[in-house]
Amino acid sequence: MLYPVLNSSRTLIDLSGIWSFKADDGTGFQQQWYANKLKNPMTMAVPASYNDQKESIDLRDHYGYVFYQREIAIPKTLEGQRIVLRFGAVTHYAKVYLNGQLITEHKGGFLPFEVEIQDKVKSQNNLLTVAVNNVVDYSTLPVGSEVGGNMLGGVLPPVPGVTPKKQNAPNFDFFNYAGIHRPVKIYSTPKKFIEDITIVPSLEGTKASVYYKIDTIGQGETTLTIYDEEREVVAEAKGNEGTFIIENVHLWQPLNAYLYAAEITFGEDRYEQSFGVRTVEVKDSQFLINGKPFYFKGFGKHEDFIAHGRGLDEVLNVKDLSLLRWIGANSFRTSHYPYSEEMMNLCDREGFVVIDETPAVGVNVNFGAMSGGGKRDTFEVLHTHQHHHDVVVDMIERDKNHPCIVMWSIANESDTTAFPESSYNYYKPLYDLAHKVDPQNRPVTIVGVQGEYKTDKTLPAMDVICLNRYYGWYIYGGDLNAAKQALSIELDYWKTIGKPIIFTEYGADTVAGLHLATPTMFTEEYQVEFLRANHEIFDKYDCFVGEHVWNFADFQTIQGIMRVEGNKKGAFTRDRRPKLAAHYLQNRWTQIPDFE
Ligand code: GCB
Repeated sequence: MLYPVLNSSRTLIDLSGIWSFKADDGTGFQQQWYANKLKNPMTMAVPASYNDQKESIDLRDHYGYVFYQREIAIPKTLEGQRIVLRFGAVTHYAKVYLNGQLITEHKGGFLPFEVEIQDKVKSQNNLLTVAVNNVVDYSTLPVGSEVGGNMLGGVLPPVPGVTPKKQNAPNFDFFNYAGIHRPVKIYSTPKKFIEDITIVPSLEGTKASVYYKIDTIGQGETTLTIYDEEREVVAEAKGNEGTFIIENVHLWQPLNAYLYAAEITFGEDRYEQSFGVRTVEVKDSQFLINGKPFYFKGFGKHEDFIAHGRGLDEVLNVKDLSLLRWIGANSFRTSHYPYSEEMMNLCDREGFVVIDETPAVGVNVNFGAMSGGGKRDTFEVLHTHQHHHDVVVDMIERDKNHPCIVMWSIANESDTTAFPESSYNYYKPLYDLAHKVDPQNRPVTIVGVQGEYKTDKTLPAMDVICLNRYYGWYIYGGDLNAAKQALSIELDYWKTIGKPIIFTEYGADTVAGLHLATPTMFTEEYQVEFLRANHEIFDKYDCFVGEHVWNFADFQTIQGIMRVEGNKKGAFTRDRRPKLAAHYLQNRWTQIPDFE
């Protein structure tokens, strides 16, 4: 699906702003709130999560649907054009109504969807209503509980006769923010139009041979003109599929990006797609970018900020990349869902290397909010299979042309060890699918949870071994010598698999401003010593190709006894102030080159 743009053949209208809003009280659908103007609505900014925009615990903890509404108009100048209504992301389930009619529905909170509206829309006063559901259950990604409860909130048994309020019990450790999270746009194209573009560069010495495929609707001629960054023409081609050559190619390099632009015309339509030329390969326990062993330095992040929740915030995106550069990082993982298209475009331009993750987090009934009782087979209990398949396909189709993306993560901390065969049978087809769908055939991984690693059949089947490990925090907390021993024992095992290893998470909760000369848990000093202890072991292994600290910044979670106003494992606070660890990391990372 192409990112919507404004150019000489396409119009773009941004519907960001203040919408009318009402949380469903159980009567919304029955009273057809979508067919009439909402009565006594609140104001609500779009794009953003709704949860933290108002001072209301009921809204923050709301369970179920909310309704967003506004009027839209279509300029008369667009008559005869194809007109598309497009949502960057609505979390987690959307029903879209135009003038009272359901025009589309979408499951999944982190990927775009769109619907043609030229035959459904009047020129003035169209009532657009979006009903948004935030429920996470056994069929959604991320996974949650269908009943009330709280992953972090209670250790004592419930009291008979008490009815707690119905809430989502997320099987994951980040606040279940919901709403219209990314921009809503109307765009137009000619009736005969460019539907999709696929670009697959490969490197032959000093030149690039670039395969391309243009999907078009209707009859017409397709032409391509390729420009470099100086806007000089470097190649041309005709037809919907083929190959062009770029001589003396400028590579897209980590933190040194170079983007070409493919200008495509098809009849009256045109579209400009940027792309970079770089190669990615896993070979001999190394992760190669442009043929050289790359070392990942960076973080698992979140889309999370004060008041916005998980809503797109381009200022924050620019700021975060600036802080990543400041700290000496070269990469991050989109934990635990695909980030906005705007962020991926920014990383293409700035040269940050990205591991792109599906929203498959919490696919594990033996962990978090769903654990308890005996071991159960996650893959028999949950019904995520079809949706998991869909998000792998949709994420890769959305992101396939981004040079910044070097690997796909098909899940975070799934249940790969309790029933190893079931896990393998669930994930191996998804691994194969990701390889099949990606025209650039990037490496595919799954991010592994700490546990009985020797029984795991799934992780060893991936291209890169990605491990989340908390030696010195959830295990041997406060005893960093024991942590180092345990870490060495585990890495000695993974080394024998013969694949590159990345630590995709390791971290310690740290309250900014809490200091002690003797490093103990939660102090800024302990976070530094925790990282130092981990690094001492990492540095002994040649097959170790990257370190992503958990987390870039403190972030919001559900309230409960495990989290003091959120997860505090950030190297930065939630408002992006560096903790002591950020200075320590800067010192380490500026001394480790991006390439060996
Ligand atoms: C993990 C999860 C991450 C949590 C983190 C923690 O393993 O992948 O979502 O936030 O641990 O801090 O517990």
